[in-house]
Amino acid sequence: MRNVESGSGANGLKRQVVESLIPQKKPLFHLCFKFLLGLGLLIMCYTLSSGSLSWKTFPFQGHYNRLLNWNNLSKLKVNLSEIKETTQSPTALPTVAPTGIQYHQAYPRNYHFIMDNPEVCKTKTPFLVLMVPVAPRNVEARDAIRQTWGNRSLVQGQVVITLFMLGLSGDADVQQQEKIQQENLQHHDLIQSNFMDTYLNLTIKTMVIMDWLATRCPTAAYAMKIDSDMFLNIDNLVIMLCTPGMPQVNYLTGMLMWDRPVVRSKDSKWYVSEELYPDPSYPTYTLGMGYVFSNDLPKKYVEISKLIKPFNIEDAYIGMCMKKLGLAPTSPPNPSQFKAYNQRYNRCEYSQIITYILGSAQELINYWTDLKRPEPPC
Ligand SMILES: *[C@@H]1O[C@H](CO)[C@@H](O)[C@H](O)[C@H]1NC(C)=O
Ligand SMILES: *[C@@H]1O[C@H](CO)[C@@H](O)[C@H](O)[C@H]1NC(C)=O
Ligand SMILES: *[C@@H]1O[C@H](CO)[C@@H](O)[C@H](O)[C@H]1NC(C)=O
Ligand SMILES: CC(=O)N[C@H]1CO[C@H](CO)[C@@H](O)[C@@H]1O
Repeated sequence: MRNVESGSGANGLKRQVVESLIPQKKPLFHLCFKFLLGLGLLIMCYTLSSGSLSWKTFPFQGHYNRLLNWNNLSKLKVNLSEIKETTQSPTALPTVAPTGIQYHQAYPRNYHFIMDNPEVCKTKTPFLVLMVPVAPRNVEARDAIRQTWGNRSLVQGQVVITLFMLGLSGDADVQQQEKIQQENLQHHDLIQSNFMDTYLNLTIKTMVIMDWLATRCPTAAYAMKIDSDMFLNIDNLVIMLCTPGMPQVNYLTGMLMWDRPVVRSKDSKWYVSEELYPDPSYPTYTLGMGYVFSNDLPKKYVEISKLIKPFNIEDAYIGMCMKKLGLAPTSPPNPSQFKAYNQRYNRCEYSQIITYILGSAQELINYWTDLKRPEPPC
């Protein structure tokens, strides 16, 4: 949860969310059809549970299964009878989905990888893996990162890998998907999973990152989830992680957020309903712009996420996973190195920090190029 409106990564996602909020142009008969379908299903359900009609005799079985994506009759009966008990209006049944993500949705093994580059951690054992969630269409941000902090495979003598995490672009654009495949052939740095890449689905994206780390890269020592609109002083990060005494397990650090109230205003981008998250505040968490963790944690997050009702604030969700695991995030050795809002570029300051949020991909290239000049920065 970040109080920033700018940023290439966030913008791309924000655009998709805006699009998904625009009511779809559905003709009236479409809605009528859905209404009738719902009514029909309910009648079918009653009929079936009373045993007077065999499912096999129903001629549209395949059609309805495809339409509703329910392949298992016993599940359908259970779910429908449950809904019958809890809802008053049968018309609300098949069409109305609650906003926000559903109970099971953040469990990453509900999704599968379309691209997973499993060889990257087999050919070398990384010290640090940088995982960058980014909107599929945001190739500009990816290219800027590839030219700057993502272009370092050896930092302070340690192997570092940078990968980008994508979902499916909302419009199911075939051309867009082909471009992404081409891009991966060229760089071998894209991980893609089959969930819809939207702002409200960022918790799924984070959990899929955790699943990839747990299953495709368990030998790495540390990992970082870092947004695509960030400046990262990668040398300072590796220096921090190599500090003697740095914990090697159960370690999560970044900019710590304590006692943050849950946003209940429906107009907010960070709105979470009491139904999804009843407590008035979040457990301690690390701000989503960039958090660093020992690589034993992803597997534990994936496991524990089965027990946690998901909500759409990915960084607070990781805080919730930590709490359920009986763990807490740790302050970084030097907390002032994790900075969020960038007033203006200052070369000396940028040589000492680890993170800063930027306004554009061009800023990243400009500041990086300037910082790398040979003159001493301070
Ligand atoms: C349908 O669901 C039941 C119970 O959930 C399960 O035992 C059965 O194997 C499922 N059948 C198929 C075809 O998935
Ligand atoms: C990464 O840096 C190397 C040299 O430092 C350069 O040749 C290469 O083009 C850079 N990669 C990208 C994607 O910019
Ligand atoms: C999140 O992703 C799932 C799986 O692709 C999709 O069914 C759902 O509509 C998405 N939710 C939002 C709010 O975008
Ligand atoms: C209570 C119950 O069995 N609910 C089921 C409804 O359907 C979903 C998806 O098919 C199952 O995961 C639930 O277990």
